[in-house]
Amino acid sequence: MEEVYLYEPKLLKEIDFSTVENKFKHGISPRNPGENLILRPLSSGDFDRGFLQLLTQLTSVGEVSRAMFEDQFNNMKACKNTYYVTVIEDKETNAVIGAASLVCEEKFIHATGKRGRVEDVVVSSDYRGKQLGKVLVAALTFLGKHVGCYKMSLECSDDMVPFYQQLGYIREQNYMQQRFKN
Ligand code: 16G
Repeated sequence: MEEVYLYEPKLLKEIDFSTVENKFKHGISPRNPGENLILRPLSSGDFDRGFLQLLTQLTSVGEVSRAMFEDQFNNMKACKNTYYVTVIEDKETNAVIGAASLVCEEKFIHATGKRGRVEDVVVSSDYRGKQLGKVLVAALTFLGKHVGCYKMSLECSDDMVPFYQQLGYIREQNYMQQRFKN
């Protein structure tokens, strides 16, 4: 399959990140994630760049063949304006070392508005402490605003609350779930 992006890379380039740049140290920002690192949409070629192995650092991934990955990639791409899976690639090693998803949910409420959710944020253990989680979440939060979300939300463990608070998230209401599978 010819390598394609999940969404238009120019979307990330259009965003003005200047108001969030003061939240970062050492000149790092979504525009400049660090030496040899680039922030970009998930690509159909990322199966070979360790995208799924990276996700195992977040939770269970299970057995996902190349065909399954490509099918799911195509399913997501076919849902217009919905899945914005975004990665950080180390251009020196050609490995995907960070990832996070913005998922936009269309609504009838809020004048047929959309709600954005930040999901599956993960940074490879070798790259932690470099503000890359912050790069990913800031990028997706601004991307959500840019594509017209009326609000953004996410779920996280107690210890991650301060991390998300620094990027403007406020702890609110209850989170409830019911699991069918692990
Ligand atoms: C965290 C993630 C969520 C992910 C879940 C996986 C963020 C902000 N939150 O809650 O997106 O889907 O972990 O855990 O990244 P699970 O496999 O137990 O559902």
